[in-house]
Amino acid sequence: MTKFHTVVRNGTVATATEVMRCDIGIRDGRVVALAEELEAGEVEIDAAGKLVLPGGVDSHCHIEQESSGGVMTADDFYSGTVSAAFGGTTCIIPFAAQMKGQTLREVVEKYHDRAGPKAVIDYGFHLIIADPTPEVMGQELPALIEDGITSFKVYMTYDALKLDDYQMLTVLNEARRLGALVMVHAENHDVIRWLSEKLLDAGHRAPKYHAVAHARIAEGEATSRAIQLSRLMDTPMLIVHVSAEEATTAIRNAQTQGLKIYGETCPQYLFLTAKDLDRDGLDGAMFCCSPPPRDEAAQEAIWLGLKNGTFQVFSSDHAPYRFDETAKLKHGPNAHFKQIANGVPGIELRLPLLFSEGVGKGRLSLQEFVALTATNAAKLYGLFPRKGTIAVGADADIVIWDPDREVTVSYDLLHDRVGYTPYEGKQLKGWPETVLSRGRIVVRDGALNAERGSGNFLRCDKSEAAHPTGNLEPEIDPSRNWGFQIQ
Ligand code: DUC
Ligand code: ZN
Ligand code: ZN
Repeated sequence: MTKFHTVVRNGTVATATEVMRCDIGIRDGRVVALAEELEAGEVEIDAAGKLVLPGGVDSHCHIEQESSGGVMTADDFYSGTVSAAFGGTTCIIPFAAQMKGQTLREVVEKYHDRAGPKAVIDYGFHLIIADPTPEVMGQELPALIEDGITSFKVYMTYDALKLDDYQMLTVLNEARRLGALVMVHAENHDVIRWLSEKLLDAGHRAPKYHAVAHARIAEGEATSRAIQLSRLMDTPMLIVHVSAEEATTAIRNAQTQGLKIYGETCPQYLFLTAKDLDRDGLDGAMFCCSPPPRDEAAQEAIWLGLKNGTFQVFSSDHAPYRFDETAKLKHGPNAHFKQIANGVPGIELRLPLLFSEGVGKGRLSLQEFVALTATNAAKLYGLFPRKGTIAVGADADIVIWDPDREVTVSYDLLHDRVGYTPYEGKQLKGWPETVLSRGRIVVRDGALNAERGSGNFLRCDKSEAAHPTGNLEPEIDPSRNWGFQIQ
């Protein structure tokens, strides 16, 4: 018997910290050796002239999830994970989304039932908490954290999901106690509501007004407020899908003050602008997501935030709603912007877009690319070093990347079920060629080789990132009887 099941040979291996020429020996789904020259494996993969990278970790995507408006995503756990794999992503962390009135237990069971038989790559879950009752926070959440769901998202906007500041404090207090990582959708609900009403009253119904209603000030204000609440409670927090400089600056300033505030951004904020929403008829609906894409200056601010470390994570926020009557056009041809399901697809193009425009154009180093697309997410969500790196002992989740392949994006190339891509026609250089998930070759030569249900559920550890700093606001004197535990 040979020592290795698979050897990836002659490639340039990159991690978040190193770029090195070495071979990778794989056995039982894990990396067992890294060396200049390894003996032959049963399966040999020649990666000469190629980059060998950790498979991407997409820590923000919506798969087989109903929106708060009752629209089901086009991708289920089969098509969503197949599409991810073709794009070089080998691990996803989508949401198990609670609606008001539901128990977390029933929600999580439902998502396990959806994912288990279909996923072709490994997956964890975050929760979405829309109804933080004492029962949910005090009993259900601790049990789920023990079961490996250690992060959750809360919303400051959307009628059906939003928490007020009082509820945010309750949730942050519990999260600190339990060591869960809180992800926040930060937009000021009343600003959006007020602007939307005025726009609609004036007859402004087109998709482009979505970007006006979701003003960047609404994002900046809510981000700053969320940070202050985090500071008050000494609960680390990740601000998701940041779109513009207002929120970016608030996060950066908080980090400079030593607060444990993390930031995430997504392809739509680098490669789309509000002008994309301004198309004939309802065509702009294809680009409606929240927060919305902004302008070229905002794109530059987001690039800078990726470069200078304000953002740790680059995820897709894949929210696959078809441009037809099942989803974006559910309310018919005369729908106004408030009636359009929010979200854009991006799970398959996340890595190619950032590689081409980031590494290819000299904005990011290869190591930064790996950190942003894989390693940091694995670290933040308690999956490192099993996922997000190439190291002895890590799962052999590996992408062999052709840095020279030129591709013109066309929806026909993709494997999701959304029916369109917002990036149609974009010229990219660099493409994932061969993808391994736990040592199995799941994508090669443009073909899938993975059984439905072959992806495993991942229990996430409690995140290091979620440890409090110990710096509670001085006014919160632990010796007072607050009726809650201050750690
Ligand atoms: N905004 C969200 O908050 N979630 C899904 C997609 C979107 O646009
Ligand atoms: Zn969101
Ligand atoms: Zn989202």
